[in-house]
Amino acid sequence: MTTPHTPRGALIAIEGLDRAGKSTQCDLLLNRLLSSGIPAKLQKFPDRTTPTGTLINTYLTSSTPLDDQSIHLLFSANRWEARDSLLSTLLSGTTILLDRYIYSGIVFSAAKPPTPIKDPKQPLSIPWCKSPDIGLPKPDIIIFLNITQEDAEKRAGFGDERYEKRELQEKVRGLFEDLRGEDSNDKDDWWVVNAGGTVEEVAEEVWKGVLEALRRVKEGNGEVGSI
Ligand code: Z5A
Ligand code: MG
Repeated sequence: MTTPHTPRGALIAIEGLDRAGKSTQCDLLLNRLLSSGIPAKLQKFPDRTTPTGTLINTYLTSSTPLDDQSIHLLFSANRWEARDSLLSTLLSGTTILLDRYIYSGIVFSAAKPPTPIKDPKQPLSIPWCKSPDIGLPKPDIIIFLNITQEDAEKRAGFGDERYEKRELQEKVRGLFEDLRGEDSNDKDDWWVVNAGGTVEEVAEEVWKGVLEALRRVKEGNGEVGSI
């Protein structure tokens, strides 16, 4: 007797600058997938509900100092603790929407100015920032919500947390661009959407990226890639 084959779910990362509408689009997408009969789940990073997430939340919502490398590794640990559940969910045929993932992890840490007493006195490099995430599940597509700083600042809630400062956000924008252009082999992974339109307009563009991810999975070998 043969075991019925369950096609795996797609792993879809939604990335972008602050207030670009990632969480708004993730909620809409989840509903659209489910109402289309596609099993789907949402996973937000940082996941502030776990023990590492509680520490991250305290860091983000206060001015408590914490070593840049330590907090970077904590964000990565927050993803590693979700790895087994991500993989088993995908292999059971459920699509996962990631509201931020390793790419936010890399650019926000690399965007920080070097601290004067640090040795070496350099910002954290992209390869260093990427290394703790090596081995995590690789998304089938990264849907990047692109928005101007001016539009982002007009949206509710901007400026409430530690990283929501114009100078840092501009650095993050540049580093996201570097990351997208960094490796020509990975260029197809990024699906850039203009996030400055209405919620409905953005949702239509995001949906095209989702259909592309589902197509890739259908044509793939059933395995989940690794970072
Ligand atoms: N961080 C890190 O350093 N390292 C890591 O490894 C990871 C993250 C994973 C918190 O993340 C911080 O953690 C973040 C990066 C860092 N720091 N910063 N800056 P978070 O994901 O928890 O952040 P958040 O509080 O959810 O904010 P956000 O993600 O930046 O916002 P968003 O999800 O992109 O936007 P939204 O909540 O969907 O929408 C914002 C507002 O705009 C809201 O009022 C909406 O109703 C409105 N909105 C949404 N879309 C539209 C359109 N199209 N038009 C008009 N208004 C809209
Ligand atoms: Mg959000």
